[in-house]
Amino acid sequence: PDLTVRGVAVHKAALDPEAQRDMVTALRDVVRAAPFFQLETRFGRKLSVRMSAAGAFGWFSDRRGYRYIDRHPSGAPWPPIPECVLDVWRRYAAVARLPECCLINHYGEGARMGLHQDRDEADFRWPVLSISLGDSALFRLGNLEKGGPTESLWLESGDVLVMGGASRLIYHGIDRVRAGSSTLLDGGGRLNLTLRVVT
Ligand code: MD5
Ligand code: FE
Repeated sequence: PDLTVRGVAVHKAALDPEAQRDMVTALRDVVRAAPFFQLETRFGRKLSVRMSAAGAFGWFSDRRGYRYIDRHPSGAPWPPIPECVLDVWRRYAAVARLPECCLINHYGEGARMGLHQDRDEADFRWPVLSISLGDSALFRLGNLEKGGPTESLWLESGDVLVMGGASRLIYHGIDRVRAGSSTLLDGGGRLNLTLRVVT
């Protein structure tokens, strides 16, 4: 990796501009079949990030809490994870299993994601891989427990992060997105793909 922050491997510009455009093209088909939706937290508040997913499972939350679901809220099956996305997993995660969930987060103007842990998967030994596309975002890394000092870094279009080992359960979030910092996406904003083995 180009740098490692708190155990998170950061591969800067892992995708060149052409690979980024190809991925956006593949994702357009995915979100046509599985349109973005805005989740509600357990407390009845809407998340500012719009989400969709590809693969065997997608992520969902409502007043009953957070969980993985095997269908889009419309009842349609999630589309398959595009091959170009799986290729990034094969290259940078390089583990025996393929991801079962490709969460697609869209951050528009003002969207953010509070500090949280990803801990709804069955086995934390599998890494989580994240791909950033579009506008740059300020990513904050905390600790294995709530509180304590944090470190921030800007994620740019084409960057790939791998959270494995001890970093898998670190608190993390997105503080803000720099609107207009990329021309990759029609309509602007940031797309983040989070790949996970779920079962
Ligand atoms: C994002 N998404 O930029 C981030 C990228 C999410 C989420 O956090 O849950 O949808 S994934 C960053 C991540 C995942 C798992 C572990 C760690 C970071 N980590 O330990 O730093 O939309
Ligand atoms: Fe997360």
